[in-house]
Amino acid sequence: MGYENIRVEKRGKVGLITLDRPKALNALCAALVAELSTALDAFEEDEKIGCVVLTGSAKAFAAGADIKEMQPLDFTQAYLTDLITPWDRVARNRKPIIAAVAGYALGGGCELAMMCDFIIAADTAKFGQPEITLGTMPGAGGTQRLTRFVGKSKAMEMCLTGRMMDAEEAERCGLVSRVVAADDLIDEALKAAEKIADFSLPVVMLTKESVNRAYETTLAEGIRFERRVFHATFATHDQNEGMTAFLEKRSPQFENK
Ligand code: DAK
Repeated sequence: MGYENIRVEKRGKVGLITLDRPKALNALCAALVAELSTALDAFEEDEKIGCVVLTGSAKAFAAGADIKEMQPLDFTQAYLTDLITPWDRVARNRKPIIAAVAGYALGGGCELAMMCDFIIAADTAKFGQPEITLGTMPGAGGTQRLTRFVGKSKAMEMCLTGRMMDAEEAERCGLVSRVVAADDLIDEALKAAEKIADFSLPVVMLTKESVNRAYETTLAEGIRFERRVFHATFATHDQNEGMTAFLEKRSPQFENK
């Protein structure tokens, strides 16, 4: 399909989605979010794709939900149209998604990055939840995911004051997995994605599911879940192949089964 607000490419086993709405700093209008969902559906169905990278431009990953679209809405319209709910598509993706963030990741842009499995940040990245300055508040997980990433004090400060966090602070407090030079951002994200995509896809997906369980359950239940999923990997061809290859001192040939 032809996309107007994003660019979609395949790089070997990696799907690369670039938010591409420069005139509005990649503000997340409804059309962009719909295109993003369609692209993710296609990569999810594509057996050859093992990991997705989501990125924006050098200036902005995304400057938030589209304020021009939201400004005229009243409560009833926002509620009845279930404003922004389609964004959850990113969080529901079963294959891993890496957010490669340069420049602004604000409001819904920060929330979108946090819906991904991990964030690699350029040294130019700036994260923030400035909704309070617009007379509203985060609505796509900002108060919840940011708090889990960085703890109550920082999340509260960011949501209540709208203060932005630079890349170094974001790494220090665990919002991003690492910071790289802006020029290396895409290469580094693709390298990490290629590495993931070379592993056994079912085992990668089980691992993602297990890490995510840590956010949703008690430690004891999470550990029980992990143990069962770990046992389940022994039902795969790829577990046998991985361990056999190690003992035979060769590279494993995973077959995603
Ligand atoms: N929406 C629409 N247009 C935007 C935009 C946005 N979020 N951000 C920037 N733009 C547009 C600007 O209007 C400008 O367009 P023109 O005037 O040239 O036509 C163009 O992008 C360039 O922006 P600037 O001229 O402002 O560029 P600067 O470099 O001077 O400043 C900036 C960059 C990122 C600091 C600034 O643009 C800015 O503060 N942008 C707004 C950031 C922001 O407040 N983001 C939060 C938006 S609220 C919900 C779930 C989620 C949400 C809501 C509901 N539900 C489930 C119900 C999410 C809400 C948000 O994200």
